[in-house]
Amino acid sequence: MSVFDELKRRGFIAQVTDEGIIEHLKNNKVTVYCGFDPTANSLHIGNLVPIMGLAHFQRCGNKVLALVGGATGMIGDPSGRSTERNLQTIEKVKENVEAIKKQMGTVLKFDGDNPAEIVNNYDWTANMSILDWLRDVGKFFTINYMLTKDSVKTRIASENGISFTEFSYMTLQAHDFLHLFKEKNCTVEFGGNDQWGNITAGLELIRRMNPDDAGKAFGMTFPLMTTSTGEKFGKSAGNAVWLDAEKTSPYQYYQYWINVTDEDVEKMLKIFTFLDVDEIEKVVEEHKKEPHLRKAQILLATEATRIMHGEDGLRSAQAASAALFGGDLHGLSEHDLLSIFKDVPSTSVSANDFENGVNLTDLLVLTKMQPSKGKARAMIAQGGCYVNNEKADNADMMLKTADLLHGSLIVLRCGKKNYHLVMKG
Ligand code: 545
Repeated sequence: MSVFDELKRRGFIAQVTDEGIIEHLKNNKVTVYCGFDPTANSLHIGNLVPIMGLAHFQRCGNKVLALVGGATGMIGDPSGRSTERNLQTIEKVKENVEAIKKQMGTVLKFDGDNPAEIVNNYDWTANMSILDWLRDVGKFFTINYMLTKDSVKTRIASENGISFTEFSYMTLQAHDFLHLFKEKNCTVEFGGNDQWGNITAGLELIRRMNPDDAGKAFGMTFPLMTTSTGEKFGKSAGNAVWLDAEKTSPYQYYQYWINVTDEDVEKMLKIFTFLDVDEIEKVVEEHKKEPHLRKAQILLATEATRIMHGEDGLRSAQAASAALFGGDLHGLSEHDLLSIFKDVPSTSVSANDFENGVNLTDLLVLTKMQPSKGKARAMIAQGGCYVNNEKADNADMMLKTADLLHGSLIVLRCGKKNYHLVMKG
């Protein structure tokens, strides 16, 4: 199957610059690129859409170039933004480039046959002088043309306008496409729909440079992800969901996908997993019969977490998810424990008290989990009280420093769902 058909049925295609791209992609032997400006030191799941798209190109046999914008990241793309960006320091840009390169490797294959390649536009842009730029690139763009771009129009209409710096951004990206077209026979630029203006500027430059090349290069965009809930895609309670396990743990990552709504889950399975579309549709049908089982979300979370964090990451995410249902707590990191039980009430008890030992019955009353010592004892006798998810069978049990998970907390539970954290304070 051609990558075009595959991307189309998975929902990756919003616009193409020319229907000729279908024929062009037929044999899956083209070179494609997509650019990423190093604006942060980690990618988030929003950036994953183009990376998954590139992975399909690669899996079908096309050559993939992932461009990191060492140069463009110093300027700032005005596309889709209502205000001017703050300039980043050169050191920060370099640091971010390295972090992003590493993350791409989890989805794209940089070794074996048909390896993807990272290119950095700093390498062909940094040494060009302003005079070269104005003569060799600027001369091919009329201001009239540049003013027709949405990114420019909206900013010109805004109070603070647009700097010459950001206004010029499209010429840099256009020049990249020209450079990769000439040097690496790259004929397709892929990006989100917000990149349409920049991508077509590249085609304009290629055509203006050499009219014989008109129609030999193509642009293709994917729809920007939206969610049915109105929350911005890729955010969880206002925070970005990062690909870096240090910033978003595999457990939090897994949870993001588990919480996708029934309306969104099919779309997300097609974009964020490599499962066959037929299989996805079958699972979604089954899911619709018993939505409370959340089969489709579990499949999405399992596959997406495995792609990003590997089998180990997936296992730790599943173990953490099981914790709320009484699973073993000992293998979990302190960070995950705090995140799993973040909405659970807590009480602090001094280190000194733990040194001497704290009576379990007293603790159940202190934490208000039970109204009286008598009720607390009865609860324990019935086998309804758990310390770190292990059943407590002795009402006079003394909890000591050694019982603290990571030396800092104890998870108490009464019944199935009533949790309380006891923190060493
Ligand atoms: C630079 C030079 C090129 C080609 C492209 C670029 C980058 C492009 C751009 N892209 C966005 C981006 O976001 C930050 C990434 C975080 C590390 O700004 N001018 O760099 C996003 N892009 C992916 C998709 C996008 C786009 O990386 O195209 O639409 C998001 O889904 O916003 O020669």
